[in-house]
Amino acid sequence: MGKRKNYSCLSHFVKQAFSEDHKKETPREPKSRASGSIAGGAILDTQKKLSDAFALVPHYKSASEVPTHLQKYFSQRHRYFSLYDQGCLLDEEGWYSVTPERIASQIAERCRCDVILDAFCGVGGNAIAFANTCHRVIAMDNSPTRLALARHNATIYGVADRIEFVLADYITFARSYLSHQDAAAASHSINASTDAKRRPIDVVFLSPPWGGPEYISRQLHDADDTNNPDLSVVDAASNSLGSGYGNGTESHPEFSLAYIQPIHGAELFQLTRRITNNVAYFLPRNTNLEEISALINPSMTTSSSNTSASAPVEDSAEMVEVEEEWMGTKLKALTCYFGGLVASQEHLF
Ligand code: MGP
Repeated sequence: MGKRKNYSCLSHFVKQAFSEDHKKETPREPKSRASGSIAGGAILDTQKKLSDAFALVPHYKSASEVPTHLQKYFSQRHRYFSLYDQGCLLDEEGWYSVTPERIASQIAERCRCDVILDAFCGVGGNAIAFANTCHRVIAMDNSPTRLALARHNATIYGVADRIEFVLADYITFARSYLSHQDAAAASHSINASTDAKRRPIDVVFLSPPWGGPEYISRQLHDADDTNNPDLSVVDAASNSLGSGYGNGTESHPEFSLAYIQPIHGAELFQLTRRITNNVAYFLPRNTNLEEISALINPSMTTSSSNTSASAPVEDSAEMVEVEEEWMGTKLKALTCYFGGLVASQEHLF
């Protein structure tokens, strides 16, 4: 499957599985922004959608309106959405987990393809960026509020009608999607058309909850309540970019994939890889790199001190590429690319 080829039928499956209202066709050209030259009727429609979402969360205009615990995020609002002042909206989780716009654009460039699924779209920062590089964007979230905010923000950026917003739990969706695929594969009535429907998603972008803003200081013993009782102790000094990273002075415990929600981050990855090889996984800057390597090679035990690692050569030459996402002098997060998203590994796409 090549990039920007094999236009898919994902929307049909999504419609069947979740009874979502998907009436729009994917436009081939970007639309004008809400504040721009949209025809009269479209402007009215846009304004109505915007005013609906304004009832969901406040649009803070000055720091004095913002709760103390959100102040540090508010001060970065234009990094999150350069069009914030035009009315972008974020709920609490959105404030602390939205991907800054320039980072989202960088990731979107790397993920350029026909059909991308943004599995935890939140308030839409990544989905908006994907709309500029991907033919079709499926933005999924299990929160009706966040999905409405994502649509609202995408409307401000003029790309809402290039995104399908799907209210669904990604884990449930993925399992249902895969069992649908398995059933189709088992059927004797497979033809070229149904075959095309079975592999419609080119790329899945995973930006799941990391367990709240406290992710950065979480200690290993805090993992007791996760779904990984066998989590082994890792050396916090050796295997993550996060230890000692950031502004140059900070030091944090390593982040384990066991802290990812709603399921263990390794399980989330394996589930997703059954949908597509091409996965971009947005993770904390202090993530343990051995755990990332182990995603494509569970038996990998060698420590890694740089930003890439490979599966053992005897099994496969697959690489995972770890991209550091910096803003100024601050390391914000890591994006781990798998499959055909890895530079020099396009043949796996
Ligand atoms: P941060 O470290 O909490 O913020 O998140 P910041 O402003 O760097 O705080 P500081 O105190 O270290 O200066 C850094 C980035 O990680 C955010 O901008 C988000 O893009 C992303 N991020 C943070 N959280 C808590 C999550 C999360 O739960 N899920 C996802 N997908 N991204 C998150």
